[in-house]
Amino acid sequence: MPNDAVTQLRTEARKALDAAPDQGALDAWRVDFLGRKGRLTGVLRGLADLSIEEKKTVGAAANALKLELEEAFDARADTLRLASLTKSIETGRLDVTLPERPHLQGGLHPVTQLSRKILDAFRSMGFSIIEGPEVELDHYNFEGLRIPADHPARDMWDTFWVDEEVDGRRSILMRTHTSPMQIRFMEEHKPPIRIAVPGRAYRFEATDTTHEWMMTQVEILAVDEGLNMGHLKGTLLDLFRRLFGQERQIRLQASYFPFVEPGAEVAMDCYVCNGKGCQSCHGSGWIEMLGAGMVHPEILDSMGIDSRKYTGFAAGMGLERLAMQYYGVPDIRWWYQNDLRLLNQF
Ligand code: FA5
Repeated sequence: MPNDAVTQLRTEARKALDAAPDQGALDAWRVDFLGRKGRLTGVLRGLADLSIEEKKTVGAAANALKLELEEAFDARADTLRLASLTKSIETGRLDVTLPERPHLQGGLHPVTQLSRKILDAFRSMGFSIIEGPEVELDHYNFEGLRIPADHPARDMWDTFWVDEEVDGRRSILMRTHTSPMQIRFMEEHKPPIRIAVPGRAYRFEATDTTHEWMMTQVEILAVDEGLNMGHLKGTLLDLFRRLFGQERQIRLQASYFPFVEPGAEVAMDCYVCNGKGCQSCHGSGWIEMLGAGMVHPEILDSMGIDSRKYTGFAAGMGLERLAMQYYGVPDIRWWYQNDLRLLNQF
């Protein structure tokens, strides 16, 4: 009897519904019994083959069953949702007595910390902080600094060239020092000038304990009436005393950079042995700190600054080497190995 089929279907559907353990099973049940190709729909489709009398009774019973199963489905879904909520509350309960997890905090890299100290010192001496591009033109990095293409002084700065030619010549590079900012700034500004320029510089060099292919430099430039080597020395002495102690001394030794005249290598007396000679200063009592000098008069004139009236001094220091002295780290390569055993100490 067709009505028996409806009854049979009801029994099976209710049994399967009560046994559905979770939402996945519930969804499968719905497709099986109530879906478009489901078993109850099959019964309803089969009505076409029945007599009118049977259509009435079976049709009514099937429709009633459809309503009943839909309601039962909703009720079962509610029951399962509640059970899963209760379970997650029980198993996911917070244990407020557990010790908290450690907070890992980032910090400023030691070279950045030192850079800020140095810039604070220059700021307090009246210098403005200026930044410039790391990808630079040959014109600013070399030519404008009196280092033309065939000048032997180019050997002092092994260069990373950017593979692009302008007018058939390689002319874009990674700046090898922060000195190009002297030219860029003097192009736009006239004396009095007092700037400090922090930034990265790049050299195509093999690395060792004191050489990296990337370094941070701070350049200073001052141009005004009556500036001389004494002002340069006083400025640098003040910086090193702030960083390494009031008893520090510095020494200027003649050196050559095409963009300064005279040029000097500046050394500081070793703060470990107070100049007596020790392992830190390789027995010499002095530590090389930076390059410096009086801005070459030809450069001032080429910038439209009258060199008979104005003079200037400039210096460029490498912060990674300075940081080795400042923090007592023996190998420059350690700074950028990102080893937390080192970095956590600062
Ligand atoms: C210069 O770069 C000049 N521009 C400095 C200067 C500025 C002279 C203004 C005169 C007037 P030098 O090549 O010596 O000079 O580099 C300056 C400093 O950068 C060095 O004293 C050193 O501390 C650092 N330095 C140079 N090469 C490296 C390197 N490969 N790795 C790490 N630090 C370096």
